Amino acid sequence: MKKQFALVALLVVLAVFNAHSQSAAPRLWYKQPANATAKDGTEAYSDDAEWLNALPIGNGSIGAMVFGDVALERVQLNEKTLWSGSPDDNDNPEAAQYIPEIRRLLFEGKFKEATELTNKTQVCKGKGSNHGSGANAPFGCFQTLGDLWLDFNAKGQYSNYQRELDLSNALVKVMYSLNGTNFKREYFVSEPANVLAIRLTANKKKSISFTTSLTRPERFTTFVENNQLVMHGTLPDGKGGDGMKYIARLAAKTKGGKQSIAKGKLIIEAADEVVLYLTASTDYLPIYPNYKGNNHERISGENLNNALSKKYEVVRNEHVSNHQKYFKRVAFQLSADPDTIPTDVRLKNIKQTKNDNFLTQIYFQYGRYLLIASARENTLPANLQGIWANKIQTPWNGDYHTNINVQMNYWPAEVTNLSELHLSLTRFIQGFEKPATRTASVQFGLEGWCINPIVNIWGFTAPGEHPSWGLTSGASGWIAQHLWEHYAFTGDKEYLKDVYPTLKNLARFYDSWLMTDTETGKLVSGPASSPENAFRAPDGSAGSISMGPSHDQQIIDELFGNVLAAAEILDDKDLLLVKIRKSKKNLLQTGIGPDGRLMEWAKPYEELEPGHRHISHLYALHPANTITKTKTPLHYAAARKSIEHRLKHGGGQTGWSAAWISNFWARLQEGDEALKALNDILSTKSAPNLFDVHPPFQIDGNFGATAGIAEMLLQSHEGYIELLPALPKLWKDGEVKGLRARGGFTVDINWKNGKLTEATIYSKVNNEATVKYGETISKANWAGKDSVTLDRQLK
Ligand code: FUC
Repeated sequence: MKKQFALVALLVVLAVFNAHSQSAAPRLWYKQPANATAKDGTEAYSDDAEWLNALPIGNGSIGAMVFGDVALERVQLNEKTLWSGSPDDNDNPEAAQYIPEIRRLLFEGKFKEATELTNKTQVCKGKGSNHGSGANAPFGCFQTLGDLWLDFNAKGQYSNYQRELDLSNALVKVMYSLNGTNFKREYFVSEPANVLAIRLTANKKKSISFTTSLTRPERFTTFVENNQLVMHGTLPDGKGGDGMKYIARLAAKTKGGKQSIAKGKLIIEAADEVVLYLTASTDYLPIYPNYKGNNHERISGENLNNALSKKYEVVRNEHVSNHQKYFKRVAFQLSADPDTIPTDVRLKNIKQTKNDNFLTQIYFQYGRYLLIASARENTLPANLQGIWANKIQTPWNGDYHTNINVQMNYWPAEVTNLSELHLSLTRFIQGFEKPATRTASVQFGLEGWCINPIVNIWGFTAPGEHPSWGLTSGASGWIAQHLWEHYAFTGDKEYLKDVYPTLKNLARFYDSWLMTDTETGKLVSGPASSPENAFRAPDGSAGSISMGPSHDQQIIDELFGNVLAAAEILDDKDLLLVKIRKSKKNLLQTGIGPDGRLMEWAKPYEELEPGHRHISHLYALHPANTITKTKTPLHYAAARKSIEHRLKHGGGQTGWSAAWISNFWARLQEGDEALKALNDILSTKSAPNLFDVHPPFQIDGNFGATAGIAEMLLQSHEGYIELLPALPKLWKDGEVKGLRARGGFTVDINWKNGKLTEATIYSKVNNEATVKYGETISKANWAGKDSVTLDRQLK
C-alpha cells in the first residue's frame, strides 16, 4: 500500500515537473494543419488565410512557411534577395531649384501654393514605388520563391495530429497517425548549411511514399540534374528586360524504398525514412551598383552537395547550436502554467480574457525567434515581412520603409541580446550610402547623404512619387540612430570607428539642409512632413508640408548629439564638428501647445486626423531619449497628453502603431497601459501563427511589441539601469534573464508579488553601474568579479 502511494506520488511529481518543463520550452502549436483552419475566423485575410496559419522558419537568407497538411504538404519558399526590378536613375535634377521658393512660400504662410509647388517638383524621377505595385516597374518587389509540394496521395482519416514550432530549437514538427501508422516530419532552415531540411519518418518500415514538385506563380522552369530537381528563372528588370536570376535545388536521401525522377517530379516509394534538402540562391550581390555576379548556380550546387554529404543528425545539430547561440541568451517566464492549450485557441480566448501571461511570454520569445530567422549579420535586413512573402506583388513591395518600419524591426536587437543581428541593418546603411550621396547631391543639391521613406535593394533612395508620404527628411537620421545604438549597448569602439564616417556624412547633409526661420531665427528642416499626417494650415488649406516639423527637429538634434559624442570618443577634431555644435544649439525645439500637448509642427496646427497611426512628434520619447522623466519633465508630461489624445481619437489602429504605443507607455512608466496596447495586438492584430497584421501581415508589429515587453522590464536610456520601470499589475511574478542595457551590461531580474526580489548585473566592459528600482538609486560595484547580485534595496 505504502509502495503504491509512493509510486502515485512520484508520478504526480513527474507530471508536474513535466508540465513545468513543457512551459519552459516555448513553442507555437496547433491540432490541425494550416489549411484546415482557413475557414475558421480568419477569412478576413482572404487568400492569406491558410498562409497565416502556416509556421515560419528561416536562416536570414532562406525562409519557408510550413503548412503541415497530411495529404498534400505545401512549404512556401523565400530567398531574401529575390527581387524583381533593377538599379534605376531616380534622382530628379529638376527638384532642388524649387526648394528656396517653397521655403519662401511657407515662411510667408502661403501653404496652398507651397504644397502645390512641392507636389509638382519634390518627387523622384521615374515611377518610384509605382504606387506600391513595383513588381513590374524598375523599383521592383520582394517576391515568393515558389512552393515545394509533397503529394502523399494519402487516403483515410488521420488522427493524433499535432503541428508545432519549437522556438528554442528552431524546428517545425508535424505528427499524425494514418491507417495505423504514426508519421513524423521535422523541418528547419540551417544557417551553417544554407539549406531547408525536411526529415520524414514513420514507426513502420516502407510507409513513406510521396511525389515532390517545385512551382512558382510565374517565371519558372524545372529540370533534373544529377538526381536533383532544379527550378530556375529570371525576374523582370522593370524596364522591359531581364533582371535577377534565381535557382532552387532539391534532393532526397532515403533509407529503404526507391527514389526516381520523372516529369519534373521527384518520386519516393516505400521508404523507411527520407531527408529532403532544398537550397536557393540568386545572382544578386549587395554591392551598388554591381549587383550582379553572385555565382548562384555553383554556390547552390555546392551547398546542396555539402548537406547531402553529411549525416542528417550532424546538419541538424549544427543548425540547433547555431540558433541557440542567439536564442538561449534570454529566458523569460511570466507564467508557470502547463502548455496544454494550442496557440490558436489561446489567441481566441484572449479576446474574452483580455490577458494571457503565458501567451505574452511566448510572443516575446517568438519576436526574438523571428529576428534570428529573418536576419543574420551578413544578410539583407529583415524587410516589411521579415523574409516571408507568398506573392509576386507583396504589399508595399515588401521593401524597406524607413519612416518607422525597418527601424522598428530592429528595436529588439540590442535589448533582447541579439546584437550581431543588428549588423544586417548596419551593412545595408553603409551599402546605400553611395546612392544616397547621389540623391543628396542630384535631388537636393547638398553634401552628405540622405534617403527618403522607401528604399529597395537596388539603391533607390530618392523621394517617393508623392510628397505627402514620399518626402521624409527625417528618415535618414532615424535609420542612422541604429548605427549609434549598437555602439551604446556594446561599447565597441572598433565598430564605432567603422560607422562614424557614415554618421558624420549624414550630419554634413543635415547641416546644409537646415534653414534659418525668418521669424524665430532658429534652424528648421523643410520643406518637410511629419510622416504621413496632415494639418489645417493658417491659410485654410489642408497640408502636410511645413518648415520645422517636430519629428525632423528631434531627429536632427539627436543625430548631431550622437555625432558629437562619437567625435569625442574617437578624438576627431574636424572643423565640421564646430559647425554642428553651433547648429545643434540653434535648432528649433519641440514646443508645447496651448492644450498642453507636444506640438507636431512648429506651430500648434490642428491635425486633420487626430488619431493618426504615426506619432512622429514623440520620437524624442521613444525610440530616442531626448525627452525623459528626469531631463525634460515638462515635455515628458506633454508627451503623455499627446498619447492620451491620440488614443481618444482611435489611435494605434495598425499593428506597428499599437506596438509603438506600448513602448511609449513603457517609457512613461505606465505598465498597465503598455500591457493594454500589447493585449490589443494579441486580441485584434495577430494571425493564428502570431504574425502581426497591419493588416495585412507586416512584421514590424511583432518586433515593436517584443521591444515593448523588454522596455517594460528594463530601461537604460537615462544613464542608469532601471529595473522593472513599467511592470503591469497583471505580471505579478516573473523572471527575465539576459536582457541588455546600454554600456555593455547584461541583466537578470526576478520579482514576486509585483516587487523586485533579486537582480544580477554582468558586464565584460564595466564593473560599476548606477541602478535604480522604484525611488531607490544605488551604485553597484563588482571589481574583480563577473557580476553583482542586488536585493530589493539594491544592496
Ligand atoms: C508606412 C505606414 C503604413 C505602412 C507602410 C508599409 O508608410 O504609414 O501604415 O505600414 O509604411
